[in-house]
Amino acid sequence: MRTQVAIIGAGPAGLLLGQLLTRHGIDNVILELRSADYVLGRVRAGVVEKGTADMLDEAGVGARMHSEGLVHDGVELAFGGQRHRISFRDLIGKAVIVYGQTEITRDLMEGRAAAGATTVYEAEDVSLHDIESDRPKVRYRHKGVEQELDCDFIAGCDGYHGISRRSIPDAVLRTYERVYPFGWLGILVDRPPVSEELIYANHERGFALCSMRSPTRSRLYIQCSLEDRVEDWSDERFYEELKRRLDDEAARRLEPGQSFEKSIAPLRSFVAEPLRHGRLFLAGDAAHIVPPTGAKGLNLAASDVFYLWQALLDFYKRGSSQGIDAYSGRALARVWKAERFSWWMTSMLHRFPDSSGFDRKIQQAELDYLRSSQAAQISFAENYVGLPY
Ligand code: RFL
Ligand code: PHB
Repeated sequence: MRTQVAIIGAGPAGLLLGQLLTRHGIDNVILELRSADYVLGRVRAGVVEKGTADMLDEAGVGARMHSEGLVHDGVELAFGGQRHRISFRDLIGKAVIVYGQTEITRDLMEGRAAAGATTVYEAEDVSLHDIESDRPKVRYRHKGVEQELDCDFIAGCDGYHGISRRSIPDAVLRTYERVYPFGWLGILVDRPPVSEELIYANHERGFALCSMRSPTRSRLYIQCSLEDRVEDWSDERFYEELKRRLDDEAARRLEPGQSFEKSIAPLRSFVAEPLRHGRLFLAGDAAHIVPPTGAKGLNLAASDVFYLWQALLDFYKRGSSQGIDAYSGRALARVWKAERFSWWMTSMLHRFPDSSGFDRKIQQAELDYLRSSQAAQISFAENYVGLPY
């Protein structure tokens, strides 16, 4: 088989890139390790930046997001027993859309099927070859048969555990990492959200987040220990703990229900550089991870795809390699700012097991500054809704 761009991974990064390329007449094939149902079963992000929403519109799959997604003009921060609202709309005239990654993935998969583009699900043992030449190849096994895909470029959109990043020689790749000493325990439950907007809570017992997927479905998180197992947390225990971390009004409004998804995610900051080696490009979680506190992971995957899509358009439509040469630098400049914001929000809102009295005082001062300074709130708002591309 031959294509112009071989895309590894059918997460949001791979599917969005595929859809944008297809709509501009650039042939592409996606190879995905898992089944479509498995990919759709993963519960992840919920907050969509304006730039990401624009990209989904550009890809022709934004309609359901606009009709079913919830436009949020601000967020609430809870600490010291009180809630403080930060209004993006008032501060910078912008908003975010709350719409689940699962739904985005479904919309992209349907768009791809309608466009007739090829996705190979359950592609096993994917390996990349000749990436330093201008005729790279991808080998894989499908239904027990060995296959080879010839292409011009490979887009490594296969997430943190994928093979693309590992195909770049050690001598070339630099990595930067911070692992946090806690995780997030999250549940999905069919109960109305506690509040109209997201509540991010800093409490001496640990961080908590009340998010949502719809007016009838809540997504709730609490900071937990890395030793905790999902089985340790009955719904009852989860709600009891969450209640203690919220202000009185939110705690009263919290309606316990039976969860239908419960999982623990570790928190990590990670960046691999450069994002290009020969004819291979990395995009999304394959290249970088942010802790979920800033709601940036999916949105960074979208901005990488924007730069990569533009670079490939430059190459195929204008015969220029400029975009390709600039891709890594352009994407990383935005990645590092989102890494900074996610690290900062994580540091400000969580309880660190080894924190000293000094560390906690600094954390309180940070929160108090944010509560009382419009300049600090504008900076928060501009980062949360997403820096420009
Ligand atoms: P994905 O979604 O991991 O997709 C990668 C795909 O590649 C496949 N794959 C392979 N395919 C072929 N061969 C191989 N060898 C392969 N190895 C892997 C995988 O099966 C998969 O289908 O990466 P992508 O596309 O870069 O997208 C990144 C986002 O999924 C991720 O950043 C976000 O979910 C992060 N995230 C959030 N991001 C936000 O922007 N806003 C949020 O509110 C937000 N909340 C979250 C989050 C992530 C969370 N978890 C569980 C990590 C909340 C949580 C709890
Ligand atoms: C979510 O709804 O899953 C969510 C929202 C905001 C975050 C992280 C996750 O910062």
